[in-house]
Amino acid sequence: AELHPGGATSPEAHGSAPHSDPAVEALRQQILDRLIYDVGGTPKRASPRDWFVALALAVRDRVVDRWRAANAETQQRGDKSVCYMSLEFLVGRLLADSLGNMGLRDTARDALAALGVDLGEILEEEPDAALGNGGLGRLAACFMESMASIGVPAYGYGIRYENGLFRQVITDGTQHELPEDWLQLGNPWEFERANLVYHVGFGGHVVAENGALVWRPGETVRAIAYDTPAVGWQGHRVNTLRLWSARASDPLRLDAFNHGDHLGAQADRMKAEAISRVLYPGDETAAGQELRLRQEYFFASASLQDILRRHLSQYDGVANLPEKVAVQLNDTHPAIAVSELMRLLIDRHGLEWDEAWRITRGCFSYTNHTLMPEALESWAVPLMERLLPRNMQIIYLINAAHLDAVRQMGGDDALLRSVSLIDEGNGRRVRMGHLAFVGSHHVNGVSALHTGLMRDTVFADLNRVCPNRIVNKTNGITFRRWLLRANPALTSLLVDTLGEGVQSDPELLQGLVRFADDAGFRDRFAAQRRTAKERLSHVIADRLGLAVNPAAMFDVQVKRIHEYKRQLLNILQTVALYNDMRAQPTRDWAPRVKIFAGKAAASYHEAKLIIRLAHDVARVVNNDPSLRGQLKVAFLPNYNVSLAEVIMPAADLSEQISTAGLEASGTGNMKLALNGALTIGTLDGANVEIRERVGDENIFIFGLTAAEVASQKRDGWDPRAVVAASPALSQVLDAVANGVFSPEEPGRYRGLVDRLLNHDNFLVTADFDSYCRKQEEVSARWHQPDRWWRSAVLNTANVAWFSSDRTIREYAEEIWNVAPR
Ligand code: GPQ
Repeated sequence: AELHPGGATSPEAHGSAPHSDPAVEALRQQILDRLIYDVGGTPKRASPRDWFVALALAVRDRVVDRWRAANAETQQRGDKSVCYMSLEFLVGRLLADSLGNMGLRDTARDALAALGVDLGEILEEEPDAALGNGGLGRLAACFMESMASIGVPAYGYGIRYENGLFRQVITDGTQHELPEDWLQLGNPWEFERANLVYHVGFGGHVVAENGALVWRPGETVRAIAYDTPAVGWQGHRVNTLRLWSARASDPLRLDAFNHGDHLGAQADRMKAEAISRVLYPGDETAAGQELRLRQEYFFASASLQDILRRHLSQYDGVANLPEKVAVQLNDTHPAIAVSELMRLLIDRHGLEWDEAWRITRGCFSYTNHTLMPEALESWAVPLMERLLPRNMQIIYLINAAHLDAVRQMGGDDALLRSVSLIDEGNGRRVRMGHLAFVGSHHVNGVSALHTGLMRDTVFADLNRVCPNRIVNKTNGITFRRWLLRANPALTSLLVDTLGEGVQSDPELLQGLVRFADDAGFRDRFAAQRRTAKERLSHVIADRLGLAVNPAAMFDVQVKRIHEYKRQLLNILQTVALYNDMRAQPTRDWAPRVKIFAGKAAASYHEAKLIIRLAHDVARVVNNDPSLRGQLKVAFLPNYNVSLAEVIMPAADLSEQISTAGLEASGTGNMKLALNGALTIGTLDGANVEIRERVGDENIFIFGLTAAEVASQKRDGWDPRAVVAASPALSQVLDAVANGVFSPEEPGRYRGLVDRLLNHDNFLVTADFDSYCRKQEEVSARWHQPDRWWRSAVLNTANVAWFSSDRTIREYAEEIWNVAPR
């Protein structure tokens, strides 16, 4: 066995004998060395956390070797690389991922066992890196994993938030947000690059000096890099996630400190460091806060400075930058990078405007993740002028050139107003989506439907003046995390049936199609899923004290709580089902467990009220003995990546019921279908493409289409009339409005019901009857296990296309022009 220098720890000293397998023995020794020399522990007294750190460091050593090799190779060959700029990376835990991708899982299990430690327990010690809100951030994490797996050289650029997404605690049905302290005990995965520092300016003014404009910032913040390795499947390639931490340039005013003003002396430091303190908790709503703009500019500027520095360390100039780097803007959060790159190229590197613009447009591409008007970022011009005066000048110049071109094409005033980077309509505001659009060579949506709607609605005019810029890239998920790791039971069945190759090539899942009609196989499929359902049942019992029957249908809606995602529709249907079950107690009901999880933005009152209603309904339903346990409602608190890994494999029914046209893609829909859940959903986002692949008989589609939603909204409609025409819905809304579920405060949901009756912006009432009918079909199918499991198998068999490897290959070929290796 290979020993660490100075690490000749004798086995006797730890009461464990050397392992006979040399690979296991080598890792066992390495873990011990890490425990002793890095953690500073002893095997006798080590806590599970100590063992976690020791193992993570031992694995990290091996990752680092691949990392260095990959970087050296890319540099030496001069390969083009991708810079994925994102304010969110929702990576979750890394240990299981690294072990799995490095092929070390069994070795680590045995090495720890030889030390008397259980790997499963150790894995639970790792806190989630919750540096994201939801789908957008998780997509960035899946993309990082896929880029490494298929061999696309890449850097992920973002912010190292000290506090990631808040921890959700629910008391009496009310959500509370507690700070989440993932770095409290240190982070074994990251490398602080204390020598990689960039200065980012804010405020001040622009002055003319020797005929050139010079920005003299009023304040400067330092950006320090922290690197985390992103390991690809089978260690194929290791890329870098580079996250910036903000530090004050002058952390302490010693004069003030020495005069006794200990707090005031650190005020600048606090202000600077606030930039990387917390993840902005909004999800698909405009931020509207200065700190958010500071975060965006901070990470955009530091990342671009880093990109330029790396490039110039290898090449003579920046002229070939677009041949060597593709910069992907993950939504508009990094859109300020467009004017910032122009600024750096012109002011710092002395380029002429036209050349700088050629380079800028050659580098950038932009992904849009929502068409919801309140989420389309814009910044007030006065704020931009105060905080980023030079960037504001450059944005005006970009806009002038852009509008000139539109005028030249014969654009009228209406067109000019609509495509301008400045919204003159409500105050003067910079439209970040327009800036990203104009500064990019490609712009993409995240599902076929969403991309079509981009062309037809929000970006219709820009699409006219910049034709062919919009392309579609339907989202994907990494199967390594969402199938191989999250669902070992199903994975082993798949490997037994289809061979080891299925782990590397998801297209082989297609081979399951011929087993869908094989009763023996269906039984095995259902049995493996039963394992996952039992596991989730234990989690539900642990966290909620609620007993659920793992043989019941697990009906799951897990995602951010948002009106457009319509958890409310699901809850109202739950109440309707509850009413029906009580009215016909002897009918043969399909037993169901309704499972919800998700966080609401802290300031999103309606979403929080929906969480409360879910809890109130749960309390009544779960305690009604007349149901004989046929219906249970469970709201699992603090939904995060790790909880998702337990839920996805255990779901029978996947709720994807957004108002059509509003969910850009969804990715939970893909994770659930991959693990064999049947979808009940609207024709929205990627549901449309899931249906095309799994087939109409294996998915439950209901409700208005995006086009019907649009025309109904245009024509005006009366939710009261819809409710009046539906006895079931009338009864449900009466009960909710009159406090049947909140007897201690009967008026709690009066306002919520009134808003449905008067506006119903998300067409909950309009889709209610069609949803309930579809749910009856679902129940009927559950009563025919042969058909149910046939459909389930066909879901797993037919969703290989939703691998993020496929998505990344498409980006690489059609947008980035990089060759995977
Ligand atoms: N998405 Cl704009 C987020 O998670 N956060 C956001 O701020 C925005 C979008 C989601 C979107 O709602 C889902 O439909 C997508 O599947 C996901 O982005 C990834 O594209």
